[in-house]
Amino acid sequence: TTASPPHIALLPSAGMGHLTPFLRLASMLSSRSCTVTLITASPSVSAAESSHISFFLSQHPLVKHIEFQVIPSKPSSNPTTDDPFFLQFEATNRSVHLLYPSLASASPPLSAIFSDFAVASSFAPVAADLGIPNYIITTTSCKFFCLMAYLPVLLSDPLSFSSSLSEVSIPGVTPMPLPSIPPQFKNPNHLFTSLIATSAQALSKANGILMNTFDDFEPETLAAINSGRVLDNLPPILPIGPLETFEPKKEQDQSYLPWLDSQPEESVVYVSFGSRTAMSSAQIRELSKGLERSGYRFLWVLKTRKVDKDDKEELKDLLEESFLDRTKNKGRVVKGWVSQQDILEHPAIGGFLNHCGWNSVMEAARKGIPMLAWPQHGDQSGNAEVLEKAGLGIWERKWGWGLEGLVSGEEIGKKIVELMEDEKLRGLARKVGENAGKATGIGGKSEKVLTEVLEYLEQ
Ligand code: BUP
Repeated sequence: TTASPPHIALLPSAGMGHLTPFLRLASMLSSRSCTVTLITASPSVSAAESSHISFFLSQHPLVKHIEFQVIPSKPSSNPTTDDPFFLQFEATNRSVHLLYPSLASASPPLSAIFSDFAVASSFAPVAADLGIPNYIITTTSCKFFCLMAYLPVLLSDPLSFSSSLSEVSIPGVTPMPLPSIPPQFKNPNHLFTSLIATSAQALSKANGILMNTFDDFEPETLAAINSGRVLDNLPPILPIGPLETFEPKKEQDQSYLPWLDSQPEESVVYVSFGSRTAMSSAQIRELSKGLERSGYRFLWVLKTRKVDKDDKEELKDLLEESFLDRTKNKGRVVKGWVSQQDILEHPAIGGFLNHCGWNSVMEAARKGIPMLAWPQHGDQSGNAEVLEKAGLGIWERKWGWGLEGLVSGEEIGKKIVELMEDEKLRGLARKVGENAGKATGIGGKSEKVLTEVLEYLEQ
């Protein structure tokens, strides 16, 4: 009998940063003739997640969908955080056992489940009981993944994050400066920390770790982790990025497009801090000053709340009318969801001021757009270090984490000029884009890794 393509179930966790790579991979698998089942937790935290899931399913009628209700967290059951995304990670972990019956009865039977790192610990026993191979997907850089994988070891030594040390050592990879470590890691009881440490302990049980990165982007780190130098019990690390996008063009209201179309090539700075950054109003004002001072054209996607459903302010409440007036020919400020992929593909875009969410970094890498990194939380400083080293961008370390202090408009303006005028960086970034294209093209390194996994899983 000839082998038939595998049936793969995908289990993302909360937030657009997690959902996006899963939807992209689901689309790629489906176009390679796999049977795909998308599993989603309900209710989702943000409106963007629910609308993207519905949209994805409408575009992929062959993809099966399992929706399961998460058992909600009790209010204030976690004194260390009120972050709704972290709470949803925890609630999802408490609820995945509810998936047993639907996974066991899947038809055709499941060949593998690709589940998010954030649910690794609770999902590993489910996969083992059902005898289904489990691949973990991590939605961050390989560099930050090394830190997460090694976190249990670091937490076992009270001196690991001591402020008397300037950096954190992880075997096999370059040390991480202490300021790049998420501050929550210094508190082992913090929900974010305990979730990651528990997930890390489940890594060795997985069949492989799929990553949205590519060999040329993080060669040393990938070599170190895959040769067992970071930890000796990890399954293969499988770089398959940058993941292809499936989102068809012009699906959203893109009122800024006619304006963007009329701007010269590579003249516009695109500014976005992702879906979960709540920037203070003082910092928003400084950023507006910085954009104006830089003299460059800009497209700024402005968000003020961690969860989109809470984001109700209008532009005129956030920015001075005189700023909007003075810059009306030079720039556009947009509220609400934009199609970032379309924007980064637009020839008018010449630079990207960004928080370094890993999906954004991989999207900029695909297009070879130079970045000005301004990490805000979580893995983003670790990611900033990676993109700087790869030649994709610059990073002003002294700006610190987003909420740490106010960065002045003057500094922001100067740095934007540096980003837009650095021809060497532009060349290096272009090269990154070429390498990304090679990795995912036929016979490219990432494409081969994915093909091998799917061949292995054929039934
Ligand atoms: Br905001 C926004 N349009 O308006 P990241 C984001 N995106 O297409 P995050 C849009 O969402 P974490 C918008 O292209 C990327 O694919 C963007 O993921 C897209 O950052 C994704 O870049 C956002 O990883 O997540 O959302 O802050 O905190 O998990 O890194």
